[in-house]
Amino acid sequence: MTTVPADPYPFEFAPATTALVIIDMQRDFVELGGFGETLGNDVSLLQSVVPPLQKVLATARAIGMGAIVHTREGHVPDLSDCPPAKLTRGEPSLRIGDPGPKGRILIRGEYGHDIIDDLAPAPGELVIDKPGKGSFHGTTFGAELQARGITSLIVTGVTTEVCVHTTVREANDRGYECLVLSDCTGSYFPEFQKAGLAMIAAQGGIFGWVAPSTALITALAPTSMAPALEGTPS
Ligand code: TIU
Repeated sequence: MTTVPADPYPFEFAPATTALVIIDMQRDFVELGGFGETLGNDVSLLQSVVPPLQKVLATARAIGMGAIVHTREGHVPDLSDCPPAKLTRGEPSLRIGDPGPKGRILIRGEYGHDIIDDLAPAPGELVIDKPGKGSFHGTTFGAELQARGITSLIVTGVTTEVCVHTTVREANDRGYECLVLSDCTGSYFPEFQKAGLAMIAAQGGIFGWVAPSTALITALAPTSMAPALEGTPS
């Protein structure tokens, strides 16, 4: 077992039965001209997540973590998987499916819907397309985890209080142990980032554990592995 110092107490896991889950690091949320910006958000607030997440991804690849899973929120081109309650919600400058500078907003196959280049999935890594905020709803995520014998998740990505929280809550109810990496998750609202992380670890870890990525990397990658991680962004 590997042990990571975490809040509210150390997180123990076996890397072979653990998945690194990277939630919705898509151009539509992280870059200008996408869904996040159409909702009125400052997308630059999410960009600090990228460098530490690149290091975690490199570490997970180097040690052969049980699974590496990337998720993408989005919809089929005819929007048949987008309930009206989601489509018509709020007063965005562009709605889901409208043409934007990076293609149709949050539509599968469009440039904006895909994962940012800095965190592009490698061959063999799972990519889960999801119509909702949670990663289990309407997807094969649960079946894919089960098929690989995964029992623990290391959860990263955006946004903390929306898709990360929904996924962690769904996973917790299904019996997965979840460690959320504080600097590898991001929110458009600094106060939600703080509260979102606190909610996970409060009450004795009601949904899971929280730790910075350095704690995970130190636990996973002893100095003997340093050459494998050379060349990864600092
Ligand atoms: N708006 C917002 O904070 N998030 C989303 O719509 N989706 C995800 O969190 N991925």
